[in-house]
Amino acid sequence: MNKKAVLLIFVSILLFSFVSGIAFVETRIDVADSGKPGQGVLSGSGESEGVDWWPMFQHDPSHTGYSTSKAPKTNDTLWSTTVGENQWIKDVYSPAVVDGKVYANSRANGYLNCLNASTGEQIWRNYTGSETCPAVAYGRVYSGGANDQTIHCLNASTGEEMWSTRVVDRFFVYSAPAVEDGKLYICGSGGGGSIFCFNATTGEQIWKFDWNTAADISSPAVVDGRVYAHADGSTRCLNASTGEQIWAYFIEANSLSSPTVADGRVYVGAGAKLVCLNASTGELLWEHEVVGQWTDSSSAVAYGRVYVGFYDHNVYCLNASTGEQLWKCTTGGDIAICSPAIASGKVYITSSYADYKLYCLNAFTGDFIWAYKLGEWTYKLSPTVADGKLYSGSGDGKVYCFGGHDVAVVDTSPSSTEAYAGDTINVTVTARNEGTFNETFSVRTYYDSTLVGTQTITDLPQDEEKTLTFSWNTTDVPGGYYTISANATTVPGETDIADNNFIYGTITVTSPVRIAEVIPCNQTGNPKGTFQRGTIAYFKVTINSTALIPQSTLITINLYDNTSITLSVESIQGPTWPGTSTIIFGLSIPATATIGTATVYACAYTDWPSLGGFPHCPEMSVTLEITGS
Ligand SMILES: [Ca+2]
Repeated sequence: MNKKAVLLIFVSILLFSFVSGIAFVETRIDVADSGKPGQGVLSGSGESEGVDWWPMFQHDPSHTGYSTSKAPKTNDTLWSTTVGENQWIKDVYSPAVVDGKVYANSRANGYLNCLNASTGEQIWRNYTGSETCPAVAYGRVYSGGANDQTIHCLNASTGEEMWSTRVVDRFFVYSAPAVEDGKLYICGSGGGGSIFCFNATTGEQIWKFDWNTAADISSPAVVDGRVYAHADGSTRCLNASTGEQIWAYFIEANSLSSPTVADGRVYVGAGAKLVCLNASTGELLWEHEVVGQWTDSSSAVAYGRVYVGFYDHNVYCLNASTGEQLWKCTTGGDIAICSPAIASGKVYITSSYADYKLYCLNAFTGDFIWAYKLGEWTYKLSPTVADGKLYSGSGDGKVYCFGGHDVAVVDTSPSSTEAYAGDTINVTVTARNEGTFNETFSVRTYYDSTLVGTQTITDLPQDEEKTLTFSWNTTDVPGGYYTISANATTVPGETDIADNNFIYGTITVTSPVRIAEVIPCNQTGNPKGTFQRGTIAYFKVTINSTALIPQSTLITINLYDNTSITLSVESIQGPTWPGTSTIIFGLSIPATATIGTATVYACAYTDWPSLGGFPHCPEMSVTLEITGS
């Protein structure tokens, strides 16, 4: 679909929205909350202390879109709940998540839904007619109405309406509310446009700023006593207490982007540009233009970077200070109308036309991690991260929760790749919890298929690692090459089991005693390669020992004819002294032996295997010729 066609659809949606009274502005409309990621103080309930909840549009009143929460590595779904059933329009908008509850508005039926964040079970729902992300604070949930021009305040636990205020002189309230310092900020559109400030407890209007614009005003950001809003080609900064304008910056392009404020800078999309302004003065600091494109995306800011989607299907990552482009990642659809969520080093962003997927990207490199199809229609969906899980509305009438059980062994390393039998090798194994829940599991380490040891990891938190050390005493291990590996037991509900195994590779175990050479010879040890049947073949076996003390040794020598029939066997047992030793064996060749090439094998053991002995070293073989006369 070309841009012109999409713009036609876009305009059609606008017209349809105004004519039918059905929603429109939700993207930027999703609410914002106050500033500092990780606070979680806006929940007001005191539950789940320390959890970085996502109480409003783009996480906080400054719209950072960043959470200190852990976040899913995979696209496993924990649950999905249908809240927008029985309608051809099934959009479910960006959820807020606070105190173990998910709050999401459905365009299908106008209900604000409260779901159990762990199970997806519906706790309550109440009509708000809203199409934006609600804001949750002080035990209340606030939702901007759409068609009825009404702001609703509901009890966050029960859904009971506590107050509502109708904005009679404005056509729509598509803006997502921002709550900060006991006040609710929201924008109304049509009939001149306004920014409103209400007492969040009583619903009493504190002030109103008349914008005098017919365009929709996106969600206001509230930071350090100032309100930042954007519409109709201008970004404005107001005094949060009085509503008086402090500065205005005029941009020659309209957009639905909501301002994001971080580190004294304001980021806002405008036409083909993302502009960065000085939050104190409104001065332009830098701008990033994607020629011929546009964005309504509200930026997310984290790790000194700003993330934004454009109509060209690209997610852009820019240096937040300079605007320098650090990377871009091409998705399969329009992401100009979605605001990214950032957590745990990942970018989550939703595409619209032609794709309708939730994407997970590496926040530092832009590398694609995974995608998930959200029905056949998504529009202006911004994902939410809270308490280790990822939430998204969808175009199929559902709220999705992503997360799952997944443990992995991410590294296995021996202290040495070579050892003499008797040495102790420490095998270091690092296991990681890549799922959403605390996990208890066992880790086993092996050489070949023989168990070295088992250890248990208890209650390992999400995204955390535990390093274990296994001591491998090689006293009874025959010399040779061994594959070192480790394995984490699968946990209930785990589907990705491939990463539970980690193979390090081979290490060499060397006995101090080894067979250096085997030579067919005559009785005095001179080399000889051909023997007649019915005579005696001699073999000179050279043994080396690097040990400092004598080593118990059993040498066996076995002669086979060319049909692999045993012709003769000899052995000798005793100490092998440090240095080099030579033994000459004499083996009778039966008169009935098959004529041709025969093979002799020499082996060195600590004792007879039947008595618990083990090989000092690999066997060694050599051939000789047996003749008939
Ligand atoms: Ca796994």
